[in-house]
Amino acid sequence: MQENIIKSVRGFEVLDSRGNPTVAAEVTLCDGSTGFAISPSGASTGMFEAHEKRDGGERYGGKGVKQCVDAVNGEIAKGIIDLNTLNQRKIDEFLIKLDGTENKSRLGANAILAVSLAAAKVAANYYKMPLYRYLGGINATDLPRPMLNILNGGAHAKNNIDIQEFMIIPYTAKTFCEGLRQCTEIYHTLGKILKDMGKTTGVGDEGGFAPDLESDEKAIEVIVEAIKKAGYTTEQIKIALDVASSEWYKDGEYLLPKRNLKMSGDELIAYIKQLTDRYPIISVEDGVAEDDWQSWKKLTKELGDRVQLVGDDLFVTNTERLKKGIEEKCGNAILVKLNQIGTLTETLDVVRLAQQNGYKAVISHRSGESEDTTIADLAVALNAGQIKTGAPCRSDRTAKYNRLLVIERELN
Ligand code: 2PG
Ligand code: MG
Repeated sequence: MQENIIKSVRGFEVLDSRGNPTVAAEVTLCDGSTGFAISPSGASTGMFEAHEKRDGGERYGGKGVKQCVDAVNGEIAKGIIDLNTLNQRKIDEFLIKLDGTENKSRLGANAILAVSLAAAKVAANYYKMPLYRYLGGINATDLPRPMLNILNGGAHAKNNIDIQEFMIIPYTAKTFCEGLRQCTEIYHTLGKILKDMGKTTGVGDEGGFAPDLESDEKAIEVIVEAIKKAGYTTEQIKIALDVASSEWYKDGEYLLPKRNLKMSGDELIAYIKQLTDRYPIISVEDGVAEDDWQSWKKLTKELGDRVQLVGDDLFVTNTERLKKGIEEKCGNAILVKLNQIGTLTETLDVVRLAQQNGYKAVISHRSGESEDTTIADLAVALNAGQIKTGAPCRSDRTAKYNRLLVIERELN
């Protein structure tokens, strides 16, 4: 029996960082090598994402994933045992075909992704290679610049801030390690400032602070204050936002639920423009909604030459949607989340399409995460240049940063 042939596949129901069940998979080869991966889970999910399957019923408030685990142990295992683990595309194509639906709703993208990633990891282990090296070959050289989320709002926090993520970027740091240190110092300084203001320093789903503040602009202002107080300038440290405006969009209008503000697409674009004029913001994600192609076009025309405009809910890591965006000149960057599409191969394809068309790729976590660090390796493998993986707080987030620190050491 060839050593790199898949001998067994096992599924597990484990917990994510929100304490909700998620799918883990372990793939074992004939030589005894194993690969283990855990699917993440979103909260502000795009409506065009691959389907995350849940059991419903009483267990875990309906969020159990036993059916997914049964599928991994049953029909998925049956189908991929005996395949060569080095042929990732063949494995992923098999999984897509076995599911048989447009959006992976029969088996669940959460079941499929765990197996797809575990297969890649066991292949790397078979070669005794780090995952970034297996995926990226000798070309995998660049550490990504982090977009560190330090203040949470929107669907990720129970505060009164409508914008979902306020992030800082170590713009001039020479190394990953240095950038991470700078941003972590700013994070702690922000914590002190909030404490002095009498605000809570409790954190949201991605580890950023989640205080109530008088406005979303005030959130940016305290971040700028933290940057300066920590000893940095806004030349060194830039700001990124994930507006996550699909959450606000209904019947052609935007309703910011926490402030109870209504805006048209044009008003929202003007608001975003104002923010980018006033503050050192260099990247805006989902400034307008997943369905609002008209506004995406306008936003890109207005700001695309000076601000990175990242499509998350708009593109959902989907090649077809990205193609449409490229044709219609919507956005200039794509957020890459493996579980939005459900297999590693499709994710690699969408990043290639982006890079070939001058779109930047930002490799991203989900708000529901785990100790799985695949995205750190993926960012290096693809030389993506950017990663978004939360605050320097909560092990589900720091696991990725710590993995990148190790990779940086290895590459040097
Ligand atoms: C986002 C993500 C990750 P979620 O909107 O970009 O930060 O959130 O996983 O909840 O979709
Ligand atoms: Mg987003």
